[in-house]
Amino acid sequence: MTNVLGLSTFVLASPFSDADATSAFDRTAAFGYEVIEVCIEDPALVSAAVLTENADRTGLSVGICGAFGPDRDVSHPDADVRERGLAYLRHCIELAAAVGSPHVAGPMYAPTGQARLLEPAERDAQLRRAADSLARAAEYGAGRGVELAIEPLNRFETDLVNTVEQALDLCERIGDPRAGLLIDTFHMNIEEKRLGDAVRLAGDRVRHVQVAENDRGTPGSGHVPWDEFFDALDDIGYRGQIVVESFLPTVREIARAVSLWRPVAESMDALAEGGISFLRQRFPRSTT
Ligand code: LER
Repeated sequence: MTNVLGLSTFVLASPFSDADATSAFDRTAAFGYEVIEVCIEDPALVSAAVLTENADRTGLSVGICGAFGPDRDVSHPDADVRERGLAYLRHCIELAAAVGSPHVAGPMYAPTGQARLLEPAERDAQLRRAADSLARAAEYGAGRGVELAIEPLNRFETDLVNTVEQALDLCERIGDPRAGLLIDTFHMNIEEKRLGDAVRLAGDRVRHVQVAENDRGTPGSGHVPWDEFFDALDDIGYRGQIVVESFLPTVREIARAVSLWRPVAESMDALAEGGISFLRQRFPRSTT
């Protein structure tokens, strides 16, 4: 297996629904991507049958990514709230299994945008609750061939897991090898001292990769140290999806956390096109 390039539906349609599928899959394939990462903002709007039909039609593979708004909190002190968060995660896992996504990806440990001043003991208790819930989710995924790709977010989007080191600690607490990491250049560029060192620290725990420029614009247009990042991916032998992620201004579920208040590319199409032409220089299309 070689690395395959993908595009997030957050770039194409939000909230993504079955009604967007034909156009989103067509556009993603026409840009030259091999994977479409479908972000589940509203589960009621997305069905496995429509995703599979469009995947078959266009030859794209499908990845599943969660959107963890305030009502999807597997680390909440209230057990009923945690159960609701887990129900959403289980739904994403079932969808991933049905469409052949190897993982469910995203910052699934807490609601995105939750950044508070907490006592260390409170934070530790929250981490324990997150780990307990995610251990159950990993177990649920195991029977379905779906792993968890857990994403550290920058400090303005979460107070719980900002770095690879913290994400590895969460994985230790989960205690299940099927829980791994999603690493994202946008967040790493804010939180990690050196992207290459962080990638090598994550090592074989990396399950998924998202890429965006430092301003969440077109990869290659800003100051992310791309060679350092890609060289480190080579060093760890990563072979999987590399997905371009940015956000339409219409994203609602996690709008405050994303905080994209101005265009960061000429258009979303320009971002998608520029992203793949940049990535293809490093990852030529596999001929096998
Ligand atoms: C989700 O993949 C992400 O990167 C977050 O920044 C969304 O708020």
